[in-house]
Amino acid sequence: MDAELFPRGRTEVAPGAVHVPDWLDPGRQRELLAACRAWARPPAGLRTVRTPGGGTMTARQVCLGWHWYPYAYARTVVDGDGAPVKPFPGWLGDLGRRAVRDALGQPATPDEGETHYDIALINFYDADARMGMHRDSDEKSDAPVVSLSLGDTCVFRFGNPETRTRPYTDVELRSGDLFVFGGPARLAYHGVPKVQPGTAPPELGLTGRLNITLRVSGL
Ligand SMILES: O=C(O)CCC(=O)C(=O)O
Repeated sequence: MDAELFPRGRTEVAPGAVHVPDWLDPGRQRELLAACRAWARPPAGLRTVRTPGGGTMTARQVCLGWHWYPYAYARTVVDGDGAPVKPFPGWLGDLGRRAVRDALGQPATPDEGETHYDIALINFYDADARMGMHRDSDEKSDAPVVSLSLGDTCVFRFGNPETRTRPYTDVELRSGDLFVFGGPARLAYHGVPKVQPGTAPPELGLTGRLNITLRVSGL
C-alpha cells in the first residue's frame, strides 16, 4: 500500500520470529504466482486435505518435494491421486536460504551450505478459508520455516510453543511479505484466523491468498 501512515518495517514478533514486509517485489510475486499455478495442476495438484477426525481443512494445498498429510510426509499423494509429489526446485531452496539470511541476519544453520530446503507447502485460501492454531512439528530438522504470502492480506496469529492460546501476536501479512520462524520460535503454534477478501494488489491478478512455506525435512 502506498503512503502508509506508519511505514511497515522489519519486526521481531518473538525471539527467532521475524516479519519482513514487502520482501518480494511485484515482479517476483508474479513469477511465484505463475509457478504456483503450474504446481496446482494435476497430477499431484491442489487438493482438499482431510483430517483424521473426518473434517476437512478449508485452505487447499499442494506440496513440493515431500507430500504432507496429517501428520506425516510421503513421496506420493497417499491421501489423494497417488501420484509422485512434484520436485522441489533448486531456485526455491536458494530463495529460502536468502529469506533466512535477510530476516534473521544469519544463515539457517551454522553450515549454510548444508541447509537444503526440500519441502514446500502451498496453501490457497479463498475468502472463507482459515487455518487453526498448529505447530509445524512433522519435520526432523529444526531449520527455520520460511513463509511467503501472495494475494489477499490475512491475519497471521503467531503464538508460543506451549499452548494454542495466549500469549500470541496478530500480524497482518500482505502480498510480498516474508515471515521466518526458527530457534526458540520454531515450534510455536500459529494459524490464520482471517483472510481479508479483495485486498490483493490488483496488478497481481490473484483472487484469494497463497502462502508458500519452505521447510527442511531432515528425512
Ligand atoms: O498461511 C499461512 O500463512 C500459514 C500456513 C501454515 O501455517 C502452514 O502451512 O503450516
